[in-house]
Amino acid sequence: MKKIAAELLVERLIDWGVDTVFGLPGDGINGITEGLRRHQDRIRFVMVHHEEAAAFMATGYAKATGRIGVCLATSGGGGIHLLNGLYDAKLDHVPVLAITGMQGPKLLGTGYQQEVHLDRLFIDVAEYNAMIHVPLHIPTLVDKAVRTALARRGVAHITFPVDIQQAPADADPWEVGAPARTPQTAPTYVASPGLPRPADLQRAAAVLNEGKSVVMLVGAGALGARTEVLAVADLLASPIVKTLLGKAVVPDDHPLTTGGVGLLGTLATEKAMEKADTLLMIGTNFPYTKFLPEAGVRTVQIEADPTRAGDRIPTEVPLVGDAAETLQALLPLLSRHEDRTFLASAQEDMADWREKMAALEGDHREPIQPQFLMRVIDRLADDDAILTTDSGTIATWAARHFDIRGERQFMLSGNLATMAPGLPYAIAAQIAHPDRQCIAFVGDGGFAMLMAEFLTAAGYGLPIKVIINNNASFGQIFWEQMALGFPEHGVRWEKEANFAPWAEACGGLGIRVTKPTEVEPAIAAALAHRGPALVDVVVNPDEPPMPAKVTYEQAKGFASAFLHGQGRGRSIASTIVSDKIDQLKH
Ligand SMILES: Cc1cc2nc3c(=O)[nH]c(=O)nc-3n(C[C@H](O)[C@H](O)[C@H](O)COP(=O)(O)OP(=O)(O)OC[C@H]3O[C@@H](n4cnc5c(N)ncnc54)[C@H](O)[C@@H]3O)c2cc1C
Ligand SMILES: Cc1ncc(C[n+]2csc(CCOP(=O)(O)OP(=O)(O)O)c2C)c(N)n1
Ligand SMILES: [Mg+2]
Repeated sequence: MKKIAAELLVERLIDWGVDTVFGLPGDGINGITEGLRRHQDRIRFVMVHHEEAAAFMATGYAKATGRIGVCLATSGGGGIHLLNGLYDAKLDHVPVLAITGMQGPKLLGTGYQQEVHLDRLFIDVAEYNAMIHVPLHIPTLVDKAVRTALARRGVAHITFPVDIQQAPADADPWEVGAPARTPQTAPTYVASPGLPRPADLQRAAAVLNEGKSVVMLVGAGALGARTEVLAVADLLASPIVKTLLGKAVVPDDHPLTTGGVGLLGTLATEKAMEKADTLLMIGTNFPYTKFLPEAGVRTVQIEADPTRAGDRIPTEVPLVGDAAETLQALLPLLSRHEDRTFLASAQEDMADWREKMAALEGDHREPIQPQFLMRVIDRLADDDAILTTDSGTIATWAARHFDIRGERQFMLSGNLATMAPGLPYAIAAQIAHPDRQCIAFVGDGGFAMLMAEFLTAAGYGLPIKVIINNNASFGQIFWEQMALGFPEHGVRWEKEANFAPWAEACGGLGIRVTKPTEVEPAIAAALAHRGPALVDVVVNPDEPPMPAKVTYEQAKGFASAFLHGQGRGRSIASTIVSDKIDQLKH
């Protein structure tokens, strides 16, 4: 068969080391699908049930591997469906290439069916955005797209008119008028140098050496710098605070960390931040600035992207560079802090906090406490498990009751904070890491949005595990309404769905759990199952995801919501009282 233009695209992706494309076929991409078929020995097409999931999978693949994720959708609706997943990649700074179909050149501009100019639609989301016009420049456009996605940690988009996909690969219809030919590029990428200037490193070291109480705030950009982060923290006697996306930077039970920060962070972190005189930020663009120290605290920030260095707090020494390389260069310039009292006090606060959290994980409470469920998963999961979760109260339970240890990874949509990627992320992670446990801990709301993807997992025999924290509500929003003083509206289903039969219908294992004693056996059975498994756990919907410090406004909001007609007063009050009693007993 004569080579078609779409093969040039597929071959170039292979040259870049791309081995997986997530997508859903359509008449706008039949040529590309044929290109993938012809090269299926070297590149896998993972067929999904919704293009949004394909984009989340590409993002999850990039998060799980550090490599570029690729998704494919047809013209019109298919491409439009990608958008939410692509924004997830953009906002969480991971490289993704989206490939879409487009109407053929002879019909463009005529209002033919599915004429949606995806290159225009994607202007805001994509760092690189191009339409293919002739076969000749396909390798060059792929090179530029991949390089841009990697360099800018974001989205690149190529839209490919359907007729050109099927054209002969060597078709060269027009002479170039300009004194130029298509640049012959190579599929290579080299990251910009990772080391800041020596003078900046000296200035940073001086600030850090002078600090009496230094706090380190580490984020997603420090995920590859665990050894260096721990070494610096030890030298500076500095508590390590982790953003949610940076949860896996250091293990949760390490004596040098006070865990998370923000609404679902720890009290130990809040206290350390209040007392800090110096802040060392590493690979983070943490958005909740109210949880950062007041102006006046001396700040050093290590950030790979110069546009984000100094974005969140007045920064005395911005260091533009790679987290691991920069910390390695800083280490010899730092002197050991002999006074360890600041760290010791943070460690006491953290021990206290861990006890408080453990007290909420009791197996004696009925209905099932979400914290108990999360801890059982934590206890039974492997030391290199990958946990994915969604926006919702589940994020709080995961942040506080699932520990990073060993090589565990953790993923959620951090900055877009969108519902639904938990399941597609787990599928992508499982494809990237066939031998690791990939567990999606999701809400009933987020799961229902893209639950068809469980069928995808079953179709490919992927042994992902889905654990549903089923509170029959959009729980997070319910608690937000309460804190604002508004009685709940539009957040609760009359009756919780039973998702276990869906798993069985897909050909997976499905278990429904309503009693605390059933939790552990069910999770163990799911983890031991060789194929995809789902455990649908009916949990206490009245358990609030409390911030470490409840503000006066939040407490007033709760009272006001009840005054204005909020129901469930008894069960909510009894849940909160039981929490307090458990914490006092502990
Ligand atoms: C329901 C919900 C609740 C949430 N609550 C919280 C909360 O309480 N606390 C919390 O922390 N988060 C919370 N989040 C997530 C939050 O919205 C942000 O997404 C998160 O805090 C950002 O983490 P980050 O700064 O580590 O990541 P990013 O915002 O992705 O920043 C990472 C930075 O590192 C840089 N970088 C990348 N690679 C490198 C490298 N090699 N070297 C140096 N720099 C590098 C990037 O350029 C980027 O600026 C919540 C999310 C949800 C969905
Ligand atoms: C796509 C999208 N729609 C709506 C929201 C607003 N939102 C955030 S959390 C949440 C509730 C999620 O419900 P569920 O998945 O059941 O988790 P729960 O909070 O109940 O644990 C909603 C509606 C969002 N973040 N993303
Ligand atoms: Mg829910």
